[in-house]
Amino acid sequence: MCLVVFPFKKENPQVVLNNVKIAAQHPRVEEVLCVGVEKEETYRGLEQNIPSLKMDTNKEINLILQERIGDKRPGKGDGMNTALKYFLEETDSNNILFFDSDIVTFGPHWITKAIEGADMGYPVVRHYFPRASTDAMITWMITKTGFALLWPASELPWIEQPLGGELLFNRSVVEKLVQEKDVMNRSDWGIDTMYTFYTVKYGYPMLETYISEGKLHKLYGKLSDLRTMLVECFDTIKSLKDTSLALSAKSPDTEHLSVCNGGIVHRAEHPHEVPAEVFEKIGFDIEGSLTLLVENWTPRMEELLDLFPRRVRDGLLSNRTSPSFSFMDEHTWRETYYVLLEHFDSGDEDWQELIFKLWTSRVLCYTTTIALRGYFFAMRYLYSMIDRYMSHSARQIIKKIKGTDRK
Ligand code: GDX
Ligand code: MG
Repeated sequence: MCLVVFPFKKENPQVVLNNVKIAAQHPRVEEVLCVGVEKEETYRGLEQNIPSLKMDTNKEINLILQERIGDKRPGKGDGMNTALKYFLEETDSNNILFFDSDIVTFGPHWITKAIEGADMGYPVVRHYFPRASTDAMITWMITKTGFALLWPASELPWIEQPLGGELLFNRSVVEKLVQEKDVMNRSDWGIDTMYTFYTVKYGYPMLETYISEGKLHKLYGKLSDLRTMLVECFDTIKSLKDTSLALSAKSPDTEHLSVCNGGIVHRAEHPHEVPAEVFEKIGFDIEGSLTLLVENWTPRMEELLDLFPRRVRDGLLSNRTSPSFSFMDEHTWRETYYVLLEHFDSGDEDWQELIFKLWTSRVLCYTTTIALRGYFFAMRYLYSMIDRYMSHSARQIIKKIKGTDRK
């Protein structure tokens, strides 16, 4: 049997309640748990309606507040980690399933598909969805790029939606995760990256199941809506950069693989269908995002840009007068990313604004040169961009190892 968890912050209570009801009605679900942040309107809306839902469905439905577990900003990570502890301490269910609470396309087959994966023996099941070519810009430009540059021969860059909040773990996965300091400390948006990284590091087989109708949820406006998520997701990758995925003994011939190979079974369902609106949807407000490049400059940000290659520094600096982003192509972004891995400081406001501007210029460059050529062109480009990052970085790693060997 399963525990289904909905972490929530400020959402439309009706949307959350509808999702809770769908989950509670599922025959394989034993209990539904809603984890909130504080006793605000959404919480109260759920509190009022849960008793009648419990009567109607005859299932255990609980509402709790998240604990302060981690040492980063108290956010979704604390919510999800609170649920992991609850699952181990308060239930004897076999599987825990997470779903974002703001999804308006949620249905019982989302649960069924995850459980079918677990029944087949996969301890980790993740959902993935068709997404517009200008959506998922943190996933592509931060997370998948970072995975490809840092662990190029591992399974990590191949994971379709490494930041998705729709996941199933079995009990043994949860037992491992709660013992991992990196995971339990990650109280903010970095939690999805941590779960993804550590489930690969532990070597758990993973199934990615495809939900063709897509995840319709609360929409973004300007790219600034994603600023905190961007900073926290990048900071998480940076915090992991020296963590090896090596599982097996090294030999001179395979050392380059053991440096970066997670070596797990990972299967992804074929993405058989893409709904028409995904082709047409624009993921963010382009015009509104242009002004973000021009505002909020400080003298120190200009100094920090000296750490970057000239192309990056000069390109970004020209935004002090008018928006400029076409310099931030794939290769420039790769060089930028390496400098950020070395120097970025997530607690420093100038660094936060700088990474935001650098990423915004990358997103706008991609949007105006690639995404405008259509959905299929853009998707082919994004996948092959990650391939190119992987092979470039693997070559660098091999060169480094061979160079070290010779010394
Ligand atoms: N308990 C708790 N505490 N829940 C939270 C908090 C928090 O501090 N912050 C957000 N949530 C809930 C929220 O109510 C929703 O149910 C879910 O977490 C996701 O948040 P939302 O604001 O809808 O995030 P968004 O932008 O839709 O991002 C989701 O997709 C990202 C991605 O794949 O791009 C979310 O699952 C992210 O974790 C993921 O990185
Ligand atoms: Mg959402």
